[in-house]
Amino acid sequence: MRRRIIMSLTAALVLIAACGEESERQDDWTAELEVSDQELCEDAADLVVIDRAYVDPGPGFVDVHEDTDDMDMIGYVPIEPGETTEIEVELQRDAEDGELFHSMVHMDAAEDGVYDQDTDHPVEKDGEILMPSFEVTLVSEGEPCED
Ligand SMILES: [Cu+2]
Repeated sequence: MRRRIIMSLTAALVLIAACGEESERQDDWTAELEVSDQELCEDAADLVVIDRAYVDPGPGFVDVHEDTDDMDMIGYVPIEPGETTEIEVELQRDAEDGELFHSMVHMDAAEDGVYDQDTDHPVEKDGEILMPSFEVTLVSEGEPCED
């Protein structure tokens, strides 16, 4: 009986240690992310713009997720440490009219500019994933699409 308690205690301690390491690493990172609802031209509906990102220590990624249960990531770009503005993210498909997306800043743990979902975790703020959302509206060719 006593041995069993000791074993589960050990397991708990290992778990606490692992989580502590994780959150400590997270705590070292800060990020800010600003994004606005936006109008996209129908013939360029796979390109969204993130207004501003800040990551420290970086480098990192800005990515875009679908508003589904799986929250699939459908596009990302690497960002340098510090502030980046007007970040264009090419999506893997066209956005739909009225579609909602979620953006995040991820760590580039390997500093290789390639997103690795096992190691490149989203950066948190106040214990939650920093994840501003935005909506896109598609506009057909005409005034806003002239250029
Ligand atoms: Cu993400």
